[in-house]
Amino acid sequence: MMRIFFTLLGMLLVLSGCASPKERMTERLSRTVEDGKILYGHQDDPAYGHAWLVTDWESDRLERSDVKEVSGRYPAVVGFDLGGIELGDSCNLDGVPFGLMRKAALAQLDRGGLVTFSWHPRNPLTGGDAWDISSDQVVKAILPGGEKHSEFQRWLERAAAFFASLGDAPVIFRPWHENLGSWFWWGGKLCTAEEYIALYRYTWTFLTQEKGLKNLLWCYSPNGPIPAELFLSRYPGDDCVDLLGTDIYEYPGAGENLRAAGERYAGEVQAMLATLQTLGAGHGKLICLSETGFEGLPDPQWWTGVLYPAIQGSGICYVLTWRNAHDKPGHFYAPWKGFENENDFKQFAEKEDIILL
Ligand code: BMA
Repeated sequence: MMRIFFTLLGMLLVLSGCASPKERMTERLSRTVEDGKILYGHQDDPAYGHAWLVTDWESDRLERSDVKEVSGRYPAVVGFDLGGIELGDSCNLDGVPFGLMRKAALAQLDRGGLVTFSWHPRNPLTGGDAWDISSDQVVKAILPGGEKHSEFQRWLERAAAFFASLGDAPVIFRPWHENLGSWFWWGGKLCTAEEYIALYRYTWTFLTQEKGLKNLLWCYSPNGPIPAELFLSRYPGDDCVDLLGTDIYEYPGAGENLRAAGERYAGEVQAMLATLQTLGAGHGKLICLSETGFEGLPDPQWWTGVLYPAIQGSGICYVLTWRNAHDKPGHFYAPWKGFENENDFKQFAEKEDIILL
């Protein structure tokens, strides 16, 4: 009911010509879902791929893409990560220049695609990386009144300046993700629910109210699979969330064969997306599978035999598979030209309900 109300409201605004770029993007994503389609996305797709890397982004046309080289089309969604922007670095934690991200993000939107940003910032208390979980005092230290609060404000200033440099281009921002596991310093055992919610809400308030950024679609995306109660236990609130997402990967357990691992993963994805669908309908939010994949794609029919049946008819607006590292040969989540199982991805990309550009 709520979903229908928001969809109609969105359509009215779009038709009346009063819609903002963010509202137009939301409306487009709602229409994608109503049409039963799912946008396919790939992390860092224009920046590098399996064994190649853009070296001079200013002169490069940024037209290369592992996904395009295999399927003939660009992914409908491109993901980037802001990790490193907080320190004023010129490249992110994986060596992607922020200038390239800006240029590629605008090109992706021009092509009619979507862009989403995650953020693996460094640990503001210890100086370690996002995975430094040596202290459970980090979130507390950066909230108002904490010893690192003013430094954290500078970090947010830098992230805000990047988003402002996109003009009014609408993009998804997915901060403080996978927060119910305990592998990032903002994770489940590293802060209280109140502290986490305060962190998300402070970030939202700073960027949207203080910095006036109107172009961000906010995505709350814990790791899955988890039950609805746990998902909601750190939910920051309907006013600062536009999409409900989840990150779920396939990892075979010790001694688990590919078939069993695939079935287990597909079951987890289906259950989690069903939970998101119920929550999304109740809260009037879009839903997505914000990160997924099977590192190295060892299952020759992963796309058509595992991922596709797991997401088909789920009501998500997009699914994004993680990056194809240029410098770690086994660390890839999408196929590349010459990869032995590339045909399986081609068939996935040709499904009527899977959208590439
Ligand atoms: C992880 C890996 C890392 C990378 C990080 C942030 O899943 O891909 O190599 O640094 O994401 O992009």
